[in-house]
Amino acid sequence: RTIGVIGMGYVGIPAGALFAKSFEKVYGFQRDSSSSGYKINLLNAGKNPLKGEEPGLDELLNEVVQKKKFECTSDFSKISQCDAVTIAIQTPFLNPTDLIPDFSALEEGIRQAGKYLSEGSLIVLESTITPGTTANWAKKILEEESGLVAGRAFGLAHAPERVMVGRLLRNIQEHDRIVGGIDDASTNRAMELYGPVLTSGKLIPMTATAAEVTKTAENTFRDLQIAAANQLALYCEAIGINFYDVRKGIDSLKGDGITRAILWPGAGVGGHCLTKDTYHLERGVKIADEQSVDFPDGVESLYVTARHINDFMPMHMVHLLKKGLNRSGKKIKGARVALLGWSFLANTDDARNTPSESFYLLCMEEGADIRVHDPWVTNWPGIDVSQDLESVLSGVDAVVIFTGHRMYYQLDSHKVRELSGSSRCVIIDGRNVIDPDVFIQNGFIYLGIGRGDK
Ligand code: SAJ
Repeated sequence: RTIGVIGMGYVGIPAGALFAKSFEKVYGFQRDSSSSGYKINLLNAGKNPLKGEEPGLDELLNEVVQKKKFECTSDFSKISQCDAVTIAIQTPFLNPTDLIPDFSALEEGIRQAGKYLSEGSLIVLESTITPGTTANWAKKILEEESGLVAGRAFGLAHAPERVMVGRLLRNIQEHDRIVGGIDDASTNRAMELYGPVLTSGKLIPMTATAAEVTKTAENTFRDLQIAAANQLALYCEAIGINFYDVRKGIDSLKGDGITRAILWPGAGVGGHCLTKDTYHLERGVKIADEQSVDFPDGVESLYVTARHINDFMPMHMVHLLKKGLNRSGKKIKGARVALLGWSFLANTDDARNTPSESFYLLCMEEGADIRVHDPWVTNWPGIDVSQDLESVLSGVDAVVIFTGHRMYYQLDSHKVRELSGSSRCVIIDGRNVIDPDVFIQNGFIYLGIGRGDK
């Protein structure tokens, strides 16, 4: 059987490589555009074009390319040779508040699939999409382009990806896999496609729309849990107590089936999963029939409120910075600030939708002289991200910790004070990485998320 994978990104590449292990031939389809055409040659040389370490991926790609079981191409007409085609193309929101996602790249991929799809084949969308997309918008496009009827002449399903950078191959094989068809036959076909690539993961069949809601809701719930921790941290600061004591207390409520899932507050929520999936879910309801959700007047969506709370955290960090500078007799205008941490996820170089950027821009607007350090992120458009911590810390009035990178837990208060050269240096801890008492004893003005007790 021949499988096609459209979109050679961090979802499509490992998926294609694993399909090549279980099926005769896999074509990896990639637009030959200036920005991503380079991937075609690298992949056909058996090389992984993705940044960062992906255990096992180079070896697997090499093996399947050597055996001529995997071939990357920009010739989409080869889709006609495929029994099944999966599509893994990103679906970002350009402007979340108006709930308008950018489906243009995904639409192009779907049109190509429709144009060349052969009778009896199966199309599977892996991208994270608004509930209702597979069974309506995508179905319509595929039928328009192919002149065939979905469900009868070809199968159509949604099998959302749940991979995390750094564990791509492992996640695909070990995570349970939701497979949702527009009809039972499509669901069964999708189970036949994904079954062979799973090791410990189980197949979880459902309808396509239920699969879309599952994927967006599982991330909405994580965002909601983080917002709940963030709001409680703000309350603890206002009341003047230590959030982490409260968290320990809440966590101790166990046994007899009692559960409390309290996550961690922080300087904000980044990444491209949690920052967008809530809006896909909200849009799905809006498209389906928003009127039928009978909230009482004035009651907003809890999920969108959670998003707004998480997006407020970088602003709260600016408030803490101003408060700290005031205590040292300084204003934010002209203050020399060291921002530690640009990536959105600790110990990675992934900075997509990083909350550090909102903080940076707000500080710039207020006239701060801000310099950025990150041990992993080496470049960012328009921002000079330094890997030299000592130079970033030299002569500063304030240090602001935004990402919980391992090295920041080792910050030495004497060293930082010496480098800053200020007897009343401000330090703002956005990820609870330093011990407040050590820095306070060394003359620092300390403020931290959830640390109303300091
Ligand atoms: N964050 C907090 N407090 C927490 C946890 C996270 O502030 O308690 C922040 C992080 O600093 C980061 C953001 O939220 O800025 C997102 O962190 P994340 O750990 O959720 O990492 P993501 O965005 O890579 O989420 C991925 C998702 N995986 C997939 O979509 C396949 C998500 O579904 C997973 O739950 C998450 O990884 C995970 O659990 O690691």
